[in-house]
Amino acid sequence: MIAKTEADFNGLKEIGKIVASIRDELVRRTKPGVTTKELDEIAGELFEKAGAVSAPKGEYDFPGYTCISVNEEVAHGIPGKRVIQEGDLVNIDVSGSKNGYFADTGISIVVGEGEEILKKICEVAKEAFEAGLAKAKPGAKISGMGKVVHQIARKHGLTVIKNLTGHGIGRSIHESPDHVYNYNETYDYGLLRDGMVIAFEPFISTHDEEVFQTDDGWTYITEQSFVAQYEHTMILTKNGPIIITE
Ligand code: M2C
Ligand code: CO
Ligand code: CO
Repeated sequence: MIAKTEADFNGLKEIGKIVASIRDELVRRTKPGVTTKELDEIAGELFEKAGAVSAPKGEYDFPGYTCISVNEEVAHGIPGKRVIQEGDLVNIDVSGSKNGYFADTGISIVVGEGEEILKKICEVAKEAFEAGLAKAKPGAKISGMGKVVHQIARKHGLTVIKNLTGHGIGRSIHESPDHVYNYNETYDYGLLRDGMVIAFEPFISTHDEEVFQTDDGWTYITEQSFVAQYEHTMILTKNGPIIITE
């Protein structure tokens, strides 16, 4: 969407704050011994308390309030009986709506003491996000954001997932622009616009550049890599982007 009115800005900020606080609470509760289902139930209660609706459940009938992906899982992990262990790479992706406005945020973390490479991809995902953010200016090419994401990944001897992208958001969870690539997609001629609302989500990978869907119809995995994501929803303005899921 293109946010124009004060009501747009306030509505987006309200749902942004809600999904950010749910994300932070799940991160706090992600400890060895907890199941992904238990974390998701906490999110369900928090959505209800806030008068908001989970976007995966509400829009796609996803079997969970949030997407929780562990180790070999990259995204759209279904919360279930899996028990979190010390050293796990966990991605928590929280998206929802309130009063017709949507926001989306996600983060990958390593539980306790984990392998250096896992900590590294999480840090690089954040660094790549920040580099892309610096390019998030009305009038600039959308592909400029992905170009710097890929550059940051390569600088660290890593790469990006090319078939998972950021997206427009606001009045629905996924809307125009359909893709904010994490590399320089030269055929993407789209421009960023004043008021445009996007979810920007670099996926940094150790090797593979492609994900596949598993037989559960949801979960994305790679052939043999670890992947970290870092996602925020932002409103682009002439005075700089407003991150609504901080
Ligand atoms: O837009 C995402 O960040 C998710 C969508 C949840 S709806 C099941 N919030 C995303 C991540 C990975 C792939 C596609 N979309
Ligand atoms: Co998301
Ligand atoms: Co998203």
